[in-house]
Amino acid sequence: MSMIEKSFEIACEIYQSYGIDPVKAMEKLENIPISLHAWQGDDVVGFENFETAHTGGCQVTGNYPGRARTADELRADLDQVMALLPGTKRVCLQAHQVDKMIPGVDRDGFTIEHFSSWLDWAKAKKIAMDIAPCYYSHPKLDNGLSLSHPDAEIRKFWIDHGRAVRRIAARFGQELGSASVCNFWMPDGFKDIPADRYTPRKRMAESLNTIFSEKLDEKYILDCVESKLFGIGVESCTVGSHDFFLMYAARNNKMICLDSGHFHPTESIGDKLSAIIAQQGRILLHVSRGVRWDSDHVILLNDELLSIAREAAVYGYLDKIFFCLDYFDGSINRIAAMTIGARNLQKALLIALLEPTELLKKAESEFDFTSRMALQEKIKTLPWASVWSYFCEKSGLPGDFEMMQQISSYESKVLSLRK
Ligand code: RNT
Ligand code: ZN
Repeated sequence: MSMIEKSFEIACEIYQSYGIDPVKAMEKLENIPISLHAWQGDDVVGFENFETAHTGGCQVTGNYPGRARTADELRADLDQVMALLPGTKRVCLQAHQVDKMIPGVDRDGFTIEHFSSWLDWAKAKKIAMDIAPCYYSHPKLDNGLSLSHPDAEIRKFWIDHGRAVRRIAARFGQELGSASVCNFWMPDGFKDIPADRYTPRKRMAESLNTIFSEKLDEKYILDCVESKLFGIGVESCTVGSHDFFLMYAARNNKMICLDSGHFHPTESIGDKLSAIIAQQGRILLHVSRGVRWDSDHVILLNDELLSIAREAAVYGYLDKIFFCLDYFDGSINRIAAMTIGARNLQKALLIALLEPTELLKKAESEFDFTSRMALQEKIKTLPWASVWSYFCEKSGLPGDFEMMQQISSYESKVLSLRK
């Protein structure tokens, strides 16, 4: 019996004394799909052409060697990431991560042809794909505005982009047998105090209505809208704020995307999940980590992540929560960034699935808040790590630090050769 197995056995006994079965928790974890954000691999540069990359709306810092420069390189990197991850994986693209550009066709004319190798790859890997339209890093993001721009021609370009990507998503969903999450995030906003906050918001809502007027089957596509508080260069007003999008989602029966880096630095999204699910549908989580003014650091196993995972997992509505990673760090090995973050989310979910929730709820129902606190504190030291190590071993995978050997070897054989 290996050390990991021995320690798992002891952990099982301990958890059973709290009425929890770690085997069941692992089975649940195995089946929670995590959508891997392909954009960590190419620093959100995309594969259209280099001139449009980072012309506004989204920024990445760091120049660690090995950025994927083509869709082929990115797929190879994702293969490596997926080979190190237990559980169910899917992949999410930004719409500028095209396989090939077709001369004379811009984002407003993208079709499934632009993504055919992605589709073939996903079929071969038996994974599902999500995709988000890309409203940044393009000259038509004019003065920081896309769907809310005063010029109808510019709005039309971006409306057509949204329509095009929805059709691609629906194709992904249809061909891969799992509805594709199509998430709309627009960087539109103002660096300084606007004279008119109302009209851009009105235009944004109308543009979205036009995009969504084409009915596509929910079996194939799940529309989603993502809010944000502020970004670099958009400090004073974001058109698609949380109030704007929560209201839009509720009225139009769309899914809301909560990005954990898109709120006030002291505001946690953990509390928002039940507030929304108690009244409406589903939630897409962009699992990220805000640090001061950046919303997209690699996720760590910190209190915020634990509370998000806990709130997503303990009420029995896990099937209503969609998990997508969303961060990008160009200053460290990108394969490691993706894998460490994904594993952290899985660990947080495992901890939640191992929680003796019934005991906590019992204390609460008796208004015994003292015992509730004592138990909450005890839970923090229960041996979840033994269950996690066993889960990795059973999946034929190395531990969290041991996996660095494979990552380093991929770095020297593949990534370091990308000049
Ligand atoms: C940006 C949003 C958005 C992006 C992607 C790359 O703040 O979170 O989801 O991260 O479009
Ligand atoms: Zn996001």
